[in-house]
Amino acid sequence: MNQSDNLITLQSHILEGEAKHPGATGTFTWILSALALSAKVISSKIRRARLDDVLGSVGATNVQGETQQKLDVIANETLLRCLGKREGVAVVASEENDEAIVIQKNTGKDGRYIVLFDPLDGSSNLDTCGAVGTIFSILRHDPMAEHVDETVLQKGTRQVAAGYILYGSSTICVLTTGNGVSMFVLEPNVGSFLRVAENMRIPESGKTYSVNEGNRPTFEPGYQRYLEWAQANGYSSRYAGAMVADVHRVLIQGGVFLYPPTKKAPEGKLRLMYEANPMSMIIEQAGGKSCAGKTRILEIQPSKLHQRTCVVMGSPAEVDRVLSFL
Ligand code: P6P
Repeated sequence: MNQSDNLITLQSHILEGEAKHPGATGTFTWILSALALSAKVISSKIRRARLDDVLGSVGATNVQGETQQKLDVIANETLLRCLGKREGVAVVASEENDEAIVIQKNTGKDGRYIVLFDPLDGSSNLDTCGAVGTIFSILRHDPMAEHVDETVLQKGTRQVAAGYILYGSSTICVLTTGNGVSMFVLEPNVGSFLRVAENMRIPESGKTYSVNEGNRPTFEPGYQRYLEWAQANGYSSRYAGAMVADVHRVLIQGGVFLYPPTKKAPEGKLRLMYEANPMSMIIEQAGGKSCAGKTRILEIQPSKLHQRTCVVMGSPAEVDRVLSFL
């Protein structure tokens, strides 16, 4: 991992990036700053959740049919408040909202970006103090689009930035704007994300697979043959039940994360637009691979905002190994 020498905050890192684009207006910079602010607020609320009695569910389900945790709603509202009503953002879309939210119409030069996010990925881990995360994806907005779907439903290759915040033993932010992957750690006493790595590279291989083995009986035969091979060749199994935590482990240590099609989720469970695409951009920018079966995830043309996909992502050698069994 390429450790940074200087003391650089996420804010300074973003401004460094802006300086490399002479035509930059600062809009993109502002959006990344708004996401960083959201992350700090969400991190603070998560770490105080049991003290402030905001654990547990709200007794409702979201558009995904999943039980909404109180902190799902809090995280979603935090992101919407930090991002909304700002000239740079034309549209926001969240796992927690049925439809994309048009912040501005006829934005002209201003509302140039679309921000999609999963506000609290893996929130079912909250009650047991497990790892959870926020995932975000940024696309350019097409002001000529007649309907919001036209501008939102873009392939993952068109993302201008992607990243995640992992609320684990520390709060970290991993970000790419298309020129490599950087990592930042929140210094809670200062309230800043400090850069600890740049140009991160995923290990070429790693003898760890990450899958929900409880679903194994309904996996297609190829995935089952892969798991038999891995277990016969000394692989370890690690699974946190939160994509951000599982994929971050794969980014740092190598290995492969899989969510194959299952009987319950024949298309796969993970959401393409705000889980699989941003995580795939990070993994590919770090030298890894990310596929849905034999298809590169970033090349999938979305047809619905909340559409799901199966996932095999991680070290290139490990992804190729899984695909060789399919
Ligand atoms: P399962 C969390 O609900 C999530 O969307 C991802 O973060 C995670 O990888 C997956 O679902 C876990 O699903 O079926 O293994 O509980």
